Amino acid sequence: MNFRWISERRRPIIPMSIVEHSLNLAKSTIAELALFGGQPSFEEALHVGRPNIGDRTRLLDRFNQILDSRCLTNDGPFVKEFEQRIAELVGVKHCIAMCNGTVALEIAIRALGMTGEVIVPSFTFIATAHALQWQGITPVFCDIDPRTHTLDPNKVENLITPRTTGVIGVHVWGHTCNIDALAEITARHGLKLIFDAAHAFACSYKGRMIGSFGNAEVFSFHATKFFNTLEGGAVVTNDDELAMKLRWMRNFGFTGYDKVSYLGTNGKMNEISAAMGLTSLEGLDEFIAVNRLNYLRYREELRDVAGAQVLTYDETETCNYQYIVLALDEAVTRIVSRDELWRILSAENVMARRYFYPGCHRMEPYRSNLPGLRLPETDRLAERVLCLPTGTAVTESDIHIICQLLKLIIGNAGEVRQLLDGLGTSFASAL
Ligand code: T4K
Repeated sequence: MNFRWISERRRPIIPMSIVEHSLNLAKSTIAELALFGGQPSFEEALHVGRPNIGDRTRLLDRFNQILDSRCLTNDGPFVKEFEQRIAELVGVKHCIAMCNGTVALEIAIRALGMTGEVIVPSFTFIATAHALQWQGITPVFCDIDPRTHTLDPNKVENLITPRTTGVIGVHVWGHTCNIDALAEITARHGLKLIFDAAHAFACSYKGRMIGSFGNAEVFSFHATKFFNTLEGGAVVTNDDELAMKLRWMRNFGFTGYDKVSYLGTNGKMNEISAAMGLTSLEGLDEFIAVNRLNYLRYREELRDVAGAQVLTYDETETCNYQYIVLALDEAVTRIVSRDELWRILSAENVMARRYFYPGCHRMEPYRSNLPGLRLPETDRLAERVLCLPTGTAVTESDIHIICQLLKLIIGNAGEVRQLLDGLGTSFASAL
């Protein structure tokens, strides 16, 4: 396998030979941690969501074609090709490319005629809830199944009221929802069902690619996703009528040259984004291979760390391995909280992310609208997970150093606690 796309630019302060000499070079005492006065492990920040970039020559060639043709947007040839390629890959009849995942969700929700109340998880990116509230639909937050991190179908049914028009499941981390159960419940109650598949591009459920379930599924191709179009998204569906409506709504509701038949918006993807998408598609297998390798490295290195697990992917399915999710046990968080661990890593220039903290129900406007709403599984999970850097911008030695740090901190949690307490209230209030 050719790893030329792995970034050579950023180097850890500890040399690349760390893999062979890690025992001598990695931090071995708590006092060496940057938060307590040591040198940061990395001189440049190491991010979750550093974009994967495909073949630059191909990309620039496409950009030049766009500039030469002066066809920049409005359903141009690259967007058409991109939509066709995505539809083929996912195995659906229609792909309607959009300017981002949030607008794609908004348009899908409106095109399906959702109104009143729609049931969604709170353990998701805020865009899922906002896409409803933005158009006056009440998101009704449902708790998750802690094993899958996705909607708990048993709890969905209890939330259905006469005002409910639909359910939006979110395939968090590319872990698919219990699609069969949600399909059965929504069919029985005559509700629409869509999936926010922002994390699940190139994943499968029971051997079938994500994209063809429910009334429609929505992808995000944002820069931070493993497959990106700079900004972008898409709605995919097998429903011919819905697809046509989505196309019209994406383009101000125009159904003919001077004819507007619907309330619409501007949700179009531009040609530059489509060109990025086509180039990213050519790198897709490589991106997934790197993600998988990173995932296996993290798992292997953290295998024996008591109290912290790397969330596993079901290898019998197709996965994109896009997120490395570290789940901490209460045995650890009772001594050093997830947020404290996050701060310690940040000081090392390891910019781990607390996705999705806090749950949507604890953010505005929902927090004020829904005082006292309790979602115990969501709250518990949101307080103990941490996403770690991965993707083609992360090297084997980066992962090794991050894992060494985690082992050092978690393995010496008591000592870390004492030093944290020594930092006093200014540290605690900064969390
Ligand atoms: N549904 C779900 C379940 C989602 O996760 C998302 C988006 C959506 C819907 C909506 O789709 P879009 O409308 O976004 O297409 C990021 C992304 O902005 C967001 O797309 C994503 N989910 C969410 C999970 O993560 P932030 O606020 O964490 O992004 P940000 O800007 O902090 O970026 C993360 C890190 O990535 C940065 O610290 C540095 C690095 N980065 C980022 C960008 C944009 C780069 O290195 N280069 C870049 O160009 O939300």
